[in-house]
Amino acid sequence: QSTWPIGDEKTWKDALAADEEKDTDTVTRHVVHHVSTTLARQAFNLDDAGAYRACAFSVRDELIRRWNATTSYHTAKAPKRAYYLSLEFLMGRSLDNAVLNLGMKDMVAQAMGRLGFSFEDLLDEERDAGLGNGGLGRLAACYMDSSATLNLPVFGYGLRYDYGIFKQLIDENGKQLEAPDSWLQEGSPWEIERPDIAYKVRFFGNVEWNDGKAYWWGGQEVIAKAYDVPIPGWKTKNINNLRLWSAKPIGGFDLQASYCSFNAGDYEKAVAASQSAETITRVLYPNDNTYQGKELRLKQQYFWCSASLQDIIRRFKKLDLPMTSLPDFVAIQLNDTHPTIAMPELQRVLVDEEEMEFEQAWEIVCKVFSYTNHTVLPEALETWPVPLFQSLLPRHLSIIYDINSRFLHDVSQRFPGERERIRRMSLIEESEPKRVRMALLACMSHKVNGVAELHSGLVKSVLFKDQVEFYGPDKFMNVTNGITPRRFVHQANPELSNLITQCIGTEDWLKDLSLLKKFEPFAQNPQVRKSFQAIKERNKLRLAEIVENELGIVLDPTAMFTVQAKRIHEYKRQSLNILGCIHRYLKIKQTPKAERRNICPHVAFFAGKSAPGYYIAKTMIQLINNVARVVNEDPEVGDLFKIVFIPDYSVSIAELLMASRKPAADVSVQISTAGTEASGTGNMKLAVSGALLLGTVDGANVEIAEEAGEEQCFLFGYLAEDVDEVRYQNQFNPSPIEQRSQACANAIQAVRSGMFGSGDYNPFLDTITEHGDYWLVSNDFDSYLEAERLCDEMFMKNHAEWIVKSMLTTSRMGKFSSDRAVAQYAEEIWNIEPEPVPEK
Ligand code: 4GP
Repeated sequence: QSTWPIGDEKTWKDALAADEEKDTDTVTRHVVHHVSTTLARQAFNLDDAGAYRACAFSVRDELIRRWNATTSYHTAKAPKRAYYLSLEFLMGRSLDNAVLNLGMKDMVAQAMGRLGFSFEDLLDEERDAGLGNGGLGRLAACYMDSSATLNLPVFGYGLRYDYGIFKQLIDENGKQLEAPDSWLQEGSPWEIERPDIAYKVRFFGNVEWNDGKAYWWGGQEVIAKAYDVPIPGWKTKNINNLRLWSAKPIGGFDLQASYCSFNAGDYEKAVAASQSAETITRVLYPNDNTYQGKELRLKQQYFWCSASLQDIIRRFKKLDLPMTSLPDFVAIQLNDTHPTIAMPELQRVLVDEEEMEFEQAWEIVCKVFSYTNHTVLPEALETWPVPLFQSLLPRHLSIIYDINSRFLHDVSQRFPGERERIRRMSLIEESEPKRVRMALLACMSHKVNGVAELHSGLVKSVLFKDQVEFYGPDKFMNVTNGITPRRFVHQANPELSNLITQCIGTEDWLKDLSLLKKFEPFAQNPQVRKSFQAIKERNKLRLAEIVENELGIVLDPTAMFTVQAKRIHEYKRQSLNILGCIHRYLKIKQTPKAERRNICPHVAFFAGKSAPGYYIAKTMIQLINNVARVVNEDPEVGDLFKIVFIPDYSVSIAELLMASRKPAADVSVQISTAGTEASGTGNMKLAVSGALLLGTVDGANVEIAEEAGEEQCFLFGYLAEDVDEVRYQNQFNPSPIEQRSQACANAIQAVRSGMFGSGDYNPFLDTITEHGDYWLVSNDFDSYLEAERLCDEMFMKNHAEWIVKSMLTTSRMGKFSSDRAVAQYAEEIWNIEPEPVPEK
């Protein structure tokens, strides 16, 4: 007992045990306690917002208790851990997810009911944590959920932006406006401030050499302060940690210099400097699939990587082992190239601070890191101008030069005389100014993966062809993305979740999604088919009600609902969808009244944000909204066709459209130009709730079709291997657009005629008609219309078969769990094992 750290052991243990008992009574008491203490409010002035917060705080207490247990267990056991470095974590809301994972939902809902609140209403009080742009950020959030569920010792590191992804508003002309997302305005109950965990990070300054040793000094120093977000797993005691860094000036204000002569001028300067430190984590860059070459972005990257590495090394040093053992205890995953600066940073620490030999240090660095590529679009590949690097991170630039000269020496030994190859492979691009190629640096890590089979193939054969030839193929692999079935089925679509559980007799499929295949035989059971269909119909009805209430558009809930919800981007081709809508509209108007009953009623849902500076994407949003207005108001069209643009797409709205609480899509629209969408994960969310795929042979669509069976899907369009040739034709020997697709030409002509208002759509339309149609909209148009026609025909004429296909799709999506993906990372890349906190 002498080891008990402080006070009386029995007193401690009794108190801790009492804290563990949870039933509706204790939860009710905890909530009331938070109402009267944390919130300093009382029953008579408590509204939904307050009740949500008190409820969230009481759930957080439980998270923290288990999180403490996990942390101390892992600290004592010291297993190898994986660290997931991501500039984006698109967490969405936490309350529902937390109570479901903790197994406390009924208890908490009852407690809130007794106190006079509807738990379902309270859920809508929560603001989304929108610290990400799209697929890459949501993937990171799903991987955190799966790591905790699998009891894997995985730690996330990111930035705590004061402002997340902007709020999208649509003005009266149909244009996107951006408003700041001040998600922290009322504070977030899901984070724990950690003033005890803070590190200094340096920028700018000078490098001096002494006895062959580098000293980096001067410049600007800022503090990285930690905020921890506990991540619960499904039905496990383990709670993992997501640590987000916030930038603070040293000492509150940067006052060191002005302590002695404190006058108004110095004070103002100090305040200005403090603002400059805090600017670093002020806002998330709102770009998806594009690179932002701003100095502040590089500052964000280094700030986050430096703080995270200091934290990782501090933890490792507690083990009192030589630095050479680092790869046995630490695996660091680079989520895209954004954290690549962590590689030269670790090298700097090992060489300059730990005094290790350069070569030996670099070997360790390469073993510790691995890199996931998320896009082959050239505009997304990060290259930083050398002068910027030189001024912001002078020591890192010299390290990169050193690494590069050793590397190019090896390349020239392997491929003597191949100057062109050496030029291509150099970490420094010989442009004006020169630039550092971050992706090639990231490729020096020990594993590089793409995110779907097709994409990983392109990574090897196109993007990193030279690197594959140099390093050999073993380093390059595929890990197909996944989504968490807890959030995107169980939480999002509770009725479907219950039906599956009832049919297969266990809830275990939520932890092992491959068990969904046991649901497949029920597609032949008329009773279950009926229930499945009824769930979909109720979900569609609820969505229709929301659309009517919020947007004033009246929908026919029996119409086919198609959903394209994702960032607005030329490569994702909302263009094809909206021009297809125009084609449909023109066709309805040309069809004699008596024949219109043969037309399948349709509702086309669009949702998504455009980067604020992406002119063509913003034009597409405007066109969608204005076509919607004309179509929706045309009495001739009536219930045959409606177009809905849902503003401010977020994780919560994804849950609404796809899976969460009201998954309502019949058709999942995934129509990127083949070879451009690395994976897609919205396609998985929709498919698992039974939406049929209308898509190109691209990204994870390929694997979805493989798993579901092609008969369940409506695939169309040129294949990735043919795209280059068609593009070349379009560019250098174009046929008139009417020849590529008369229907496309007509739709474009309708827009140019002013049918959808006088917005300036020409710059967008010209990309198709005048500038070589890089994304093959016209080339794929007719085959898209044909796929839609088949889709309509089946929905309308053979709905029973449609339901079977929908059920088969759901049952065959077992592969797309993020649990499978994370288990694969753990085994094949990180080499870590599950570490469940033992039952007492
Ligand atoms: C996205 C890809 O565009 C998407 O296909 C993929 O599913 C997702 O990453 C997760 O892997 N890439 C980005 C980006 O968001 O900024 O490169």
